[in-house]
Amino acid sequence: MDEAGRLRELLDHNTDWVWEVDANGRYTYASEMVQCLLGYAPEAMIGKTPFDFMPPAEAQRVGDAFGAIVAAQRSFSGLINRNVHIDGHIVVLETSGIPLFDEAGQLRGYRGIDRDVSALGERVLQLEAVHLHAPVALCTLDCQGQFVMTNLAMARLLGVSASDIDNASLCALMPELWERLQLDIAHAQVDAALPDHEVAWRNGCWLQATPHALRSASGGVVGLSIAWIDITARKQAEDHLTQANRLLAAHARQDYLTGLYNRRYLDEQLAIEVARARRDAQSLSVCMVDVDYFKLYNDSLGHHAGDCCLRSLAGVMKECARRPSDIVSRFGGEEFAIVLPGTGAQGALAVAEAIRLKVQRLALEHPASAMGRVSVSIGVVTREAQKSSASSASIPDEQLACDLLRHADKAMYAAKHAGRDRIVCAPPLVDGYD
Ligand code: GH3
Ligand code: MG
Ligand code: MG
Repeated sequence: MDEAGRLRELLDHNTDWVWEVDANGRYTYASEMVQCLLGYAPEAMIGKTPFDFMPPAEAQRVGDAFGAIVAAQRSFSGLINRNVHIDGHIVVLETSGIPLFDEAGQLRGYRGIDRDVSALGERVLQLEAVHLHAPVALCTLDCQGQFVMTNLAMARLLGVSASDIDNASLCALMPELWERLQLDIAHAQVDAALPDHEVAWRNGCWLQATPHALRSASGGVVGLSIAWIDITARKQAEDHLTQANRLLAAHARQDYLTGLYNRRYLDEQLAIEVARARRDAQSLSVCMVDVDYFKLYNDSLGHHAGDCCLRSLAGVMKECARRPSDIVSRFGGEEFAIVLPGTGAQGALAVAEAIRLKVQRLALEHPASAMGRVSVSIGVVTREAQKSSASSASIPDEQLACDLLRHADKAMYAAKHAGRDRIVCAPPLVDGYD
């Protein structure tokens, strides 16, 4: 037997059906195995196309897939398709092929093989259909970031047509995510768990990508499958919640009328500052500011004017106690407490005097005051800088905080009795003072 004969025998007695088609997809050669697979003689195949042997819907489906392959003039493998045997029953074939070119480089057809995979093929086709039409975007990638398989939802997500997606790659479309997925591949190689990724996508959209390692039969990682879920609504809800919580937290520590800190925040912070001052051996001062004859102010000019006056005074106090650590608060009604961390008696007196003078210069008309303008009385107290001693340990921080407020208040009332529009400093508190 000559060489050609031996080759022909090899082709005809192979379990795969070997074929060739021209550029129009018409069979120009069919090996004898087609007789076993589809029941037709090889000669009967010549001039026909593969689609002549498929049910119409299948011809349409495979035609679409094959059209993209031919357009790219690329080889293909494992294309599963349903065919009708001459006796009417369905045969599922797995088709693979390579393009053939003439001397001028023009595509002149394809050569390939078909294999009967009816037992497994039907199930593969069904799974492929489920995969293709799943409402969740799905894709599989190789280890270089190229798409191996995608579904229609994935094409919609990427904004490319179903036929173009085969030429797209995730590493080009989502470079930042690809960096993270490369780490996932490395993790999968050492059997570590793969985390979900949250990805900011187009038009403010957020996606959750859930990767899963794909392994070869020998167990090596060959790529990833990724399911994509749109989590924009959840992300927006989380953002709103964060903003609402932030606003709530701000409101919880703010006085509505003046925008200063409220009493609650002052109490919390004073306790913290007392502990810090003791620990760091630093001075800590408190000023208590009260508006003089404010009831009369309201009575003569009305509550609205009273509110405006309180806001102006709040502004003055913020201007005078402007260190980041200073805490200016509305203590209640027309009383304000100012905590000055790291500030000794002299510094606190300077702040108090600056407030008193600024209020004076503001010259807010007060018809019911002998001074004719709004004034404030201020009590100042200081816990002098010193290291905590054994005796001081007996006074808890909360007690010291209360005492600071109490002594500042007492000094403020002393300023009232002394004629108002003035400052009285309480004797400095030293640990173990009583
Ligand atoms: P003194 O010089 O002794 O401090 O006299 P006073 O009138 O300022 O003191 P008093 O405690 O008798 O009155 C405080 C007034 O402050 C009573 C209240 O109407 C007024 N006040 C408290 N909170 C507000 C507020 O939010 N808005 C307005 N407009 N007035 C307030
Ligand atoms: Mg008052
Ligand atoms: Mg008062």
